[in-house]
Amino acid sequence: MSHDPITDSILDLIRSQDPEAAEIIAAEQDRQHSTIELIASENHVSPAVQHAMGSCLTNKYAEGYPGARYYGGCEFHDQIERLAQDRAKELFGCQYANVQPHSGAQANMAAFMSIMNPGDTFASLVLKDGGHLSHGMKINFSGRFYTPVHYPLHYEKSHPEFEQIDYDAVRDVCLEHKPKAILCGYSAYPRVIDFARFRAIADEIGAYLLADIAHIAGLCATDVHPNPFPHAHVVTTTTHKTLRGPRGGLVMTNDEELSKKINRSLFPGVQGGPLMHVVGAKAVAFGEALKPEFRTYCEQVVTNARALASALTERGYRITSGGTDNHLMLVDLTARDENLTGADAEAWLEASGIITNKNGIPDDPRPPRVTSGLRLGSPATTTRGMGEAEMVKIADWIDRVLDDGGDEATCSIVRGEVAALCAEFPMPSVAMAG
Ligand code: DSN
Repeated sequence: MSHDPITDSILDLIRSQDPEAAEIIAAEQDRQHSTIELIASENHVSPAVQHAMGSCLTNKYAEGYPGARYYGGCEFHDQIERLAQDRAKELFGCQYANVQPHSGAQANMAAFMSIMNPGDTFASLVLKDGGHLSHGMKINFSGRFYTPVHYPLHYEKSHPEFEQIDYDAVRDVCLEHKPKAILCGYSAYPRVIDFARFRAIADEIGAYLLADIAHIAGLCATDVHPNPFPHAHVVTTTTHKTLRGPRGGLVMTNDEELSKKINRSLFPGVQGGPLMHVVGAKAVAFGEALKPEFRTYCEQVVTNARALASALTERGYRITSGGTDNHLMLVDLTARDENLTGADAEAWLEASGIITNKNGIPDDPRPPRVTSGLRLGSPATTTRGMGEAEMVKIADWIDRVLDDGGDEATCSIVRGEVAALCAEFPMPSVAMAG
């Protein structure tokens, strides 16, 4: 049984027709319910968002855009897509929103195609310093069909902004390479992004500013982190991280001509039929994010991240850049024990019911499958109602497990304690939604 009667009854229905699939889904439900989710890019959606995704909207082809579809029968699909667009525009204070991207990478692909031609140069932060694979990795479309140049962080330990973006160097890289676009917004960067400063550099060289706010979208929508508008020409995001919606993407702009290019780039350029059940769930999630409670949630996300970072610092771990301004932190494990790796820590913590991901730290000498760091985030635990006191408990468990080198008995004891805490803070349910 899960935390939620509607989810349980849907699972019973699936079980009656396909017990094999139902058991796997039920096991995953139990896993989510009984473990602490610290992966910074994950969250727990509300039952309304979850079940909008399971609705009849999945049955329909709706290629095209509201009012201009390639299939009949789209009356209500037009309505739900317009609702999602209007709510996205209100959330971020912009003029145009395309809610159809299946993912953040596809949102980025559409954005790239709208502001650059194949082969054009763009500036970004490299993956190993906190960027994303769609920000110019050679094996990704962004590195195969475009020409990335990367700007650095401050790598000198003595610098007051150690491991933070070196804006003077961003300008130098841009003046030297004259990129057609500058990309800011990251997957593993714990500090505030100065969008105005990026825009000033973009204006100096006549480049577009593209902000990928996938991680911090919820914080931007609630002004807990500065909004990329009006500075960015194009903003892309996922909808399932701090924004707490269904898995998917979103592209926004204030420029009418760019909005037309974005629409064409996404469909028919990158995608075929939109996932209308996900578009419907985006509308529901954006509606939730417009409520005052969501701002309170985002404030608590940052408070919790800071509490976890402080508690880990007190236990001898180093938080890169000295702390966090948002929902995530990168923990340098080697400050606690030079032999500790991200891969070991991830596995030992998983055995203890604490779900994390290994992550390189800036200038990490270890390869990506090993790493010296862990990336931790507070969005999911905050959704469950956990606060600073729970963050201290979590830091204690992390330290116990890592200090004991993943000892099986310790992991098993911690796993029991974690499950007990999770039972006190259930995942979102219909009852909680009132
Ligand atoms: N894979 C996502 C993350 O975990 O940050 C980014 O797309």
